[in-house]
Amino acid sequence: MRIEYITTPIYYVNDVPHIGHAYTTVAADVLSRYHRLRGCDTFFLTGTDEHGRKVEQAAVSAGVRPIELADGVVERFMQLWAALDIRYDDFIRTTEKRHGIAVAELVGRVYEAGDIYLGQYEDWYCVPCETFLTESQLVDGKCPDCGRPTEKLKEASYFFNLPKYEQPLLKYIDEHPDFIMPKSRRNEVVSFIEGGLKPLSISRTAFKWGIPMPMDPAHVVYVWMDALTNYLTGIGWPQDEGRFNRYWPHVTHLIGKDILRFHAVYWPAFLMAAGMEPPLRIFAHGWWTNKGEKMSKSRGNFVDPLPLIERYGSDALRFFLFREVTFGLDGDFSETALVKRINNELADNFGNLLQRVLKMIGRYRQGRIPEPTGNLLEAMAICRKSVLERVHNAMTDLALHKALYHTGVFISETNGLVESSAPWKLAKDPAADGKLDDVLYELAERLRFITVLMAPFTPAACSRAWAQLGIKEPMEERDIGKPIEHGTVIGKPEILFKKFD
Ligand code: ME8
Repeated sequence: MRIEYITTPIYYVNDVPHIGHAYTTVAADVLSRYHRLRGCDTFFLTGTDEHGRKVEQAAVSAGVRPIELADGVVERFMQLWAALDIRYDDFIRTTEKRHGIAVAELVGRVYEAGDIYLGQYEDWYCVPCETFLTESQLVDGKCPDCGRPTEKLKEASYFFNLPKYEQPLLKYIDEHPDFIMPKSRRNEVVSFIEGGLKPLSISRTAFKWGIPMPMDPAHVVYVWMDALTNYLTGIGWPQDEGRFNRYWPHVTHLIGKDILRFHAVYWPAFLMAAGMEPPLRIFAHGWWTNKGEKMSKSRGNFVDPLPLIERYGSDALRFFLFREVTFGLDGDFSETALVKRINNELADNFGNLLQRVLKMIGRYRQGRIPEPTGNLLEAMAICRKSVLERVHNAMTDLALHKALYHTGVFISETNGLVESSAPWKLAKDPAADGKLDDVLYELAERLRFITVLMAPFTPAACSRAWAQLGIKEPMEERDIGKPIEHGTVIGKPEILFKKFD
């Protein structure tokens, strides 16, 4: 059985969820649902990244303990995932005990292997804010937060010997053409590595909110080594070897382009150092802007998904995110574009087709799916196979937009079939009885198939469509290629997608 392990980044808890977070998580949900439908052993992990100085400071300002702050934000993420119909298998929080165990184990192994050593971390420091800053973070040499002068300071820190992995990483990338996707991002990573890697500081003593370094608890593990390890913790490492070996390294890490370097360079290097296999695939998608502007805290222009879900429904938003923009490229969010997609594609093309066909089966065949001729079944199997191939290739390439495009073309063709076969004319001609059976069967079967193809993107509407088609067997338990049975009694046709002004 094919194994598919799908992850999202774990999101920081010093920010509330917005459309960007929803984007990656819905993508992971769409992929997981698709793989489950085709019978793969699928595991979908998401979660939150809760350690670090920023969370510690935000908690101090709010007068709460860091864990209380995290609990509140986690609640908001979980609410959003429920509203978006996200079906994850596990939600990992880096503050959980199981994660502390995993991080200590990974750090310990890399230390044993000799790739972690104690050194001096030197950078700009803002004394009032007690914060280390990199050169690029400074504004005119001053602290970007309080505007006061900074000074060069040294801190003891453990380092990971990243330069040692330059050649192994380049070799791995070269030998695994699908490791970094889309392909256009690969060169970016290769030139970064070829530019030379520096030792990576992986511990801090300036704050306490983190996982202690196992060999020196005066240090806490610094963000990325802590955060990335979640992908191991989530599948039971190091305690549940069976579960871990089942899913690792068959993983697809879905991320935004902002964190590609961490995933495609640091992460495989950490794993190599620990004697483990690098992940199979990393897919970095593009950036959503709001009316052409970058979304940021200072601009306060984050698109909040919740009101959109309330107004248009979660299916509509899910569909829009992958229909509007090529998955992998940047996109601009606009409500007008969303409404257009709902009206034209979900309501008119898909929803309306279902209604029309069900009504005709009701009227001309008393609500029972008629029996087709053998030739029709054969022809339909061939047609289904070619559509499925196109959709499947798109899904395995993570071209989610293409999967929707091909499905949309098939829906339009099916609308064309309604017009060209004109069942309302056939119904008036007693000699065309067999022909009408065939046409209505074909339309019903096409709709069954369309419903399955759309289900990963618009799951709520598709489960209603499934019920309206009268199919009793749950979609998840049924082979994608198994045609609808004649004699099936259809349900009551109801509007699938509401239109908006
Ligand atoms: O980076 N457009 O967490 P984070 C598209 N904790 N996607 C966006 C986006 C936008 N405008 N804004 C955010 C972290 N994202 C780390 C990750 S993983 C081991 C640790 C999405 O809360 C996108 O997936 O800043 C991006 O990679 C992620 O949110 C960053 O989330």
